[in-house]
Amino acid sequence: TALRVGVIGTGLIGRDHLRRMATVLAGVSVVAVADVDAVAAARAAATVGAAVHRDGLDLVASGGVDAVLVCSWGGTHEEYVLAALAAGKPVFCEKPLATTPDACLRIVRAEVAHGGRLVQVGYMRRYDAAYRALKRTLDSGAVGAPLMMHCAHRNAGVPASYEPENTITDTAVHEIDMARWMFGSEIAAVRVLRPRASRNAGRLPDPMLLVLELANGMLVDVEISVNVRYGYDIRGEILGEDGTVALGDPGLISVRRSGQVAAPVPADWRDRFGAAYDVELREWVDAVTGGGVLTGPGSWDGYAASAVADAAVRALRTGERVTVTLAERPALYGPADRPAA
Ligand code: NAD
Ligand code: ISE
Repeated sequence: TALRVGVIGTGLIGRDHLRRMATVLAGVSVVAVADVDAVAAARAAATVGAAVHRDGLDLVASGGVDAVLVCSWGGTHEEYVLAALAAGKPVFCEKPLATTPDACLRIVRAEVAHGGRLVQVGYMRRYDAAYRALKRTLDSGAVGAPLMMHCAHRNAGVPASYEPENTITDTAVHEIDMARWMFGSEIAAVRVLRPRASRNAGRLPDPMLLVLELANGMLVDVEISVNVRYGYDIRGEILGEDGTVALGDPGLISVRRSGQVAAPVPADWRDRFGAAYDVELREWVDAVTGGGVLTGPGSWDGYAASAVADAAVRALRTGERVTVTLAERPALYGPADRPAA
């Protein structure tokens, strides 16, 4: 029988995941939705024939819901994830797990008290074919021991509600998680450098450069630009002792005409990572229905990313190098300095 899922938050990604579960994945059925915007909830529910719940906590408690997807605004995630843990239900929470390290730690502690993993966080790059190929090549030893990684995370634009620190807590947080996963090392310190601002920046610190110092001695630099206008551009190149390995061009074609070569640039994250979200949710549904162990990014990863993001926000505000101090890692999440696979 299909896994009965309830979705909280029917905005951009909530609706995209609804469509995915209804039309792309097998073995899952969306039975309930909730949103503080009742009109949005009703409209989304109608697309998949789901029931509308008065609020998210009501949905979590519903006997007809086996597992929960949290796709509401970041500040609301903690309450819903804690409710799912209290109900003993698996919960897939879009990033960030919560908006402060303390809130993430409350989730970690509740999951440890439950005694087994129930939480997965939506860090989908771990499921992207290109990032997985990068990691396979790195792990094969083909380019030798890694020394540095250069990344760029460019958005065509961001919504008007996007605040200055969202450049880190909403955007750079993907590279923060990716670096921990790719190199199997925690991030020990962070610096944020700013060139002159883009004329498209408005009140945002745009662009900026994060320099992440990993506990294993590597440096990872990340350019964040959130108003590049030309498209959604995600780049990464690892420098090893014996060679380099980089993400390829995501465009499937190139056009040669009039003395020029052109290739399409993805429009946004749905375009660039659509297939990664499919794999991410397919593996999650399989793990939950198979009664198996969740192997995707979990509460500890959500906490660690939040702790680094918090340090980076301080680095952005002060211009200083800020060290990251993590709480003690509970045994549930495996040995220290080894982010979950
Ligand atoms: P959005 O603003 O389009 O949608 C959020 C929805 O949540 C809105 O419909 C809003 O009414 C609803 N909502 C707000 N508070 C609520 C509450 N307390 N209870 C129920 N519903 C509530 O935002 P979005 O772009 O869909 O982002 C949602 C989440 O997904 C964010 O945490 C964001 O960081 C994350 N996200 C992840 C990715 C990714 O690449 N993994 C991409 C986009 C967004
Ligand atoms: C958005 O919330 C995402 O998670 C996207 O993946 C990211 O590229 C974008 O910057 C965020 O705002």
